[in-house]
Amino acid sequence: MDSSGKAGLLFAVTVALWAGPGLSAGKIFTVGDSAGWTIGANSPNYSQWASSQTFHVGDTLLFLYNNLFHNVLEVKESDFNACKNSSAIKEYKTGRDSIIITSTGHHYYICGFPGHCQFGQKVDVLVVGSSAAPSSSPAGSSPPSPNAGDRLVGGCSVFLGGLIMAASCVLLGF
Ligand SMILES: [Cu+2]
Repeated sequence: MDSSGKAGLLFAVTVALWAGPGLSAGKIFTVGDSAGWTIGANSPNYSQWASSQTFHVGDTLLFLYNNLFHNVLEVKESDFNACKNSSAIKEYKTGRDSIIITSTGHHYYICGFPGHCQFGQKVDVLVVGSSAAPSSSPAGSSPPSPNAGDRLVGGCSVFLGGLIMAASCVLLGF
């Protein structure tokens, strides 16, 4: 039995299985790039920063900041425009907040510390879908299910693995 040939095939199949999901993984966006989430002389223009990026469902927003001086509030559009920090949808305050984008459309974030939003610490992240699904549809944000081909290949590699193990056992027995 040519077990080295099968081992080569198993290797190729395994690599293909690993490479597959990697290609569809989301990007990580550090809000404000190297400046992070802040205010002051060197703080970025977050509207400009956001409009220079393309965000998709499955991507991650990474807010990096000193949590003694800042936080991250997800707010609705009217609160974003008014810099209102009292009715946030969600509050983040670790200083290193990873927010995975799960839906298309606008996502509004402000700093809740007094005056910071007014100084420009606010960002409107417009998320586009990877498909033509309408943004209001919850089905549009679900990741695609693995297709039958992937499952077939997976089953095949398990089968081959068993064969190779069996072959090795026989060889070791001699
Ligand atoms: Cu702040």
